[in-house]
Amino acid sequence: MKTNNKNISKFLSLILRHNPGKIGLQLDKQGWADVEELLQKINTSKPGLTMEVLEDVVKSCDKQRFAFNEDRSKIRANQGHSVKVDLEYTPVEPPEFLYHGTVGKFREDIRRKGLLKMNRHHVHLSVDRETAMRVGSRRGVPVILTVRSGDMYRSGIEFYQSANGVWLTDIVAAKYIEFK
Ligand code: HQG
Repeated sequence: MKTNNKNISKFLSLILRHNPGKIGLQLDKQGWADVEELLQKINTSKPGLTMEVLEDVVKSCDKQRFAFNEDRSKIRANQGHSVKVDLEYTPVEPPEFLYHGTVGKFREDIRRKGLLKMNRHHVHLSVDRETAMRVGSRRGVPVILTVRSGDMYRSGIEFYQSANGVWLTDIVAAKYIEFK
């Protein structure tokens, strides 16, 4: 992603996931912001963001963090919120195994309490080890945990998939985690 787009993407993550009030914006219940209002409000503090640039950021974002609605009048973050929103996920059957990238210092806590959602709405799980590596690397030397998602699903635990392919669930009890 271009540097400028990366900066805009970071700012959009802040606004659309955590602090819409920072620019006086309100999200609706499903997390959508009005595009015209968003552009106008961002422009009062950071001039230069046009619809064209916004479309480019949404399209070029490596992790498809944002989505427009059909007529492009609304935009929202696909996952990762800390503000209360209902993204209307429908439960789906997960693959037999999913992966979670973390770091060594959290290992003992996770062993005791399981994987918790911390500040987000869900625990985030990856479909492959490579993706989990990237997630874990944000915090240091990555440690990859294997989650027995198939067993969880069969015992009635729900899973969801965000529009950008991240697997989500409420909590992963330690008994479903392989620490190796
Ligand atoms: C850890 C990024 C202690 C957990 C990424 C993680 C991802 C515990 C941290 C997405 C714990 C929470 C999500 C427990 C979990 N005790 N630590 N019981 N349970 N943890 O950022 O999964 O760039 O909320 O291992 O790429 O790291 O934002 O979750 O290290 O997809 O689009 O607590 O965020 O995507 O950290 O990352 P996070 P995450 P974006």
